[in-house]
Amino acid sequence: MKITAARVIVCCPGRNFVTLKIETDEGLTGIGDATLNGRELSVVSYLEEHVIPCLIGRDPQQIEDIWQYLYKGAYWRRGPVTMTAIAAVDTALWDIKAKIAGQPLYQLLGGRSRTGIMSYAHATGRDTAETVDEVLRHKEMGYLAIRAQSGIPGLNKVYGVSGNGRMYEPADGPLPGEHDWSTEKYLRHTPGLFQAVREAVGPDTHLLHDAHHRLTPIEAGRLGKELEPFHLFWLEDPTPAENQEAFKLIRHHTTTPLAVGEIFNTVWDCKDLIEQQLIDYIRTTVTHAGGITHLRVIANLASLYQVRTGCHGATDMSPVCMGAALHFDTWVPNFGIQEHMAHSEEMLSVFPHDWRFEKGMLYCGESPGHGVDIDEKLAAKYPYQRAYLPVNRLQHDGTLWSW
Ligand code: EZ4
Ligand code: CO
Repeated sequence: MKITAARVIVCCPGRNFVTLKIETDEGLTGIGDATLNGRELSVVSYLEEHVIPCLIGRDPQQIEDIWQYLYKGAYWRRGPVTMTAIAAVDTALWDIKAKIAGQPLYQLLGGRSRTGIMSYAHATGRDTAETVDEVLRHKEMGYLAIRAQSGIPGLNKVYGVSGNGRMYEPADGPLPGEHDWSTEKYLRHTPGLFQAVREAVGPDTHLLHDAHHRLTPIEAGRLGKELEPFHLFWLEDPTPAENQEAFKLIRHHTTTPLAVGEIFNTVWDCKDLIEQQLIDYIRTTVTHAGGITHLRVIANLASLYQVRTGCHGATDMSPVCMGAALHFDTWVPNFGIQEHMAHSEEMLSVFPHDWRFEKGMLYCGESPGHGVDIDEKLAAKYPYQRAYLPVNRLQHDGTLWSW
């Protein structure tokens, strides 16, 4: 079998998605998600100019060799653009291999380890009362786990909170928006938010929170400690993780479980965090961490240290990523949870899929491959629109901060 063509499809059904489609001489095709929020066309160019010419004529069944060829063969290793491009190829090749076998992808990974995939929803409100209502609404929908974020008194725009009750979508354009930030205001507000949420929702629902890289390690230690009475499932991205050692300081101060990794792209980004047991959940995804092939390496390392998976599942990864992730989650022995920030109907219509959501759980389908396709005619009706993630500045003096 040979790869005869590969194409990149860019569309914007409410937000931008980049999809790689690989075709073979036997008529089987596979697709992979290559969406890198706010930097989409850099991956398109990487694929079209540098990757696709190397794929033509290769045997699509040699997934591992092609992965190594694209990773080691580029000489320039790692990085979000490279690893997203490799991920798209890898996902499409696993899709093809599973179609050749006539099996759903999870069967090729080792088979089913669980009946369904526990997912967590995003509950966000402009203030504590609104967030509590949103948490209760998601509990009603059947979610066993809910992430709570709220507006902060005295701050104008805050991560995770939609302005006007619309779906939260951070990417806007045509230039980056600006948010303001005050760690002091955030730390003053957040423990009270979780006291109110826990009181309203009761002891059974798992609660999560995303600090989105805004705290220093010692501030994160303080927040984790103050949240301990409310028994969080996890505190996410408490501090930027370029310095993996930083998590030691947080760990010394709190038993609140820690999750990190949505912006990681290889196992090297989390090797020390995992081996030193500085985190509890690793959030790397299929799309941004080198595909199924590399996510499996990360999960296997994590399994040695009782670190569980918690795949990033925001709407800036396409329904193709979700399909592949659900097959991975169905197999991976050290599964923790799957993020589920539901796509709009418009987005879903471009990507016919057999995965489904039911009462807080997600289920991959049983059709051969990863079960997601792209309706190219419909996709063509939604042309690319440049959009950026916002930037963040300290409120009192405008210093640029982590968003
Ligand atoms: O801000 O995916 O946990 N989820 C997140 C996301 C990220 C976006 C950035 O593209 O932090 O909402
Ligand atoms: Co996050």
